[in-house]
Amino acid sequence: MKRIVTIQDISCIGRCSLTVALPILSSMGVEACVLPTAVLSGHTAFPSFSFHDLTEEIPKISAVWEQQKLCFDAIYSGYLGSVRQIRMMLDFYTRFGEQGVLKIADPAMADAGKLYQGFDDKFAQAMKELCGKADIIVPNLTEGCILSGTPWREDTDAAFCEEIAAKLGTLGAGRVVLTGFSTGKDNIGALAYDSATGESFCCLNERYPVSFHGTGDIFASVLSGALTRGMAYRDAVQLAVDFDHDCIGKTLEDPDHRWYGVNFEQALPGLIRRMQDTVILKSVEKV
Ligand code: PXL
Repeated sequence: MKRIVTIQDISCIGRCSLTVALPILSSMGVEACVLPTAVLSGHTAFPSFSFHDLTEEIPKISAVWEQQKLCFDAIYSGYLGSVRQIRMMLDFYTRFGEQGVLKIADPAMADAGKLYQGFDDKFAQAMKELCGKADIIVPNLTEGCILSGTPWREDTDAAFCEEIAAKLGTLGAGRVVLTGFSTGKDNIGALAYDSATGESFCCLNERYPVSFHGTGDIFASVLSGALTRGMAYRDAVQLAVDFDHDCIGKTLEDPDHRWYGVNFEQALPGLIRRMQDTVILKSVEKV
């Protein structure tokens, strides 16, 4: 079984970071190991929250894993709490990111035109460095603008996104998957840009006229799980787009839905079916 390590916070309530990454990765048939960066009462969009920093645990846990010669098929990082934690991620890449280990970085630090509470330009600069060392980065449009030094605009179009993706390609990651991409007001999805060839493709689905917290974390988790299982890149990006769409759909069907995240739990059976279909297809191909 493939094994992934995911490095992000535990927001005790909020359906984001580890509380979505773990169930999604497990449902996708990947062993999920965690390196928690902090424990918060809830994500930072709650009106108030507690924050217990776990920075000191990161080198301790990594040292034991290294001593035990543990290795991972993929390293997937999400929300990191400080520049120091970003430096620790870079160190983690050196220790565990040898050839063949897929390094996926979600620069979870901003949305809707601004940095999340607690982050500043110094943090964004350090995140740029991490994004340069990853194989795949998964920024949303706001993060893409910040990381590429492009002023943010609300009225983005496909050409603007292509421009951002190409700029992000110069940071160093081989593949840029820019989320929140659309070619019109009725669709939304992701633009996947290949830094080596300059080629790109997009994966889209129907757009709901709403936006929910945690969909970026869900996207990155599905993409990480699918690629770790060996799914073709384009299929993996489409699966992540479709799963976010299904999660929002399930949320809107629920008249009592919560404000702070999506009903991803109700979309998980569909994700498991799609993974099984892919595995079945693969074994048919082998025959
Ligand atoms: O969804 C990204 C995220 C993860 N973790 C924490 C957050 C956020 C976004 O606000 O606050 C703690």
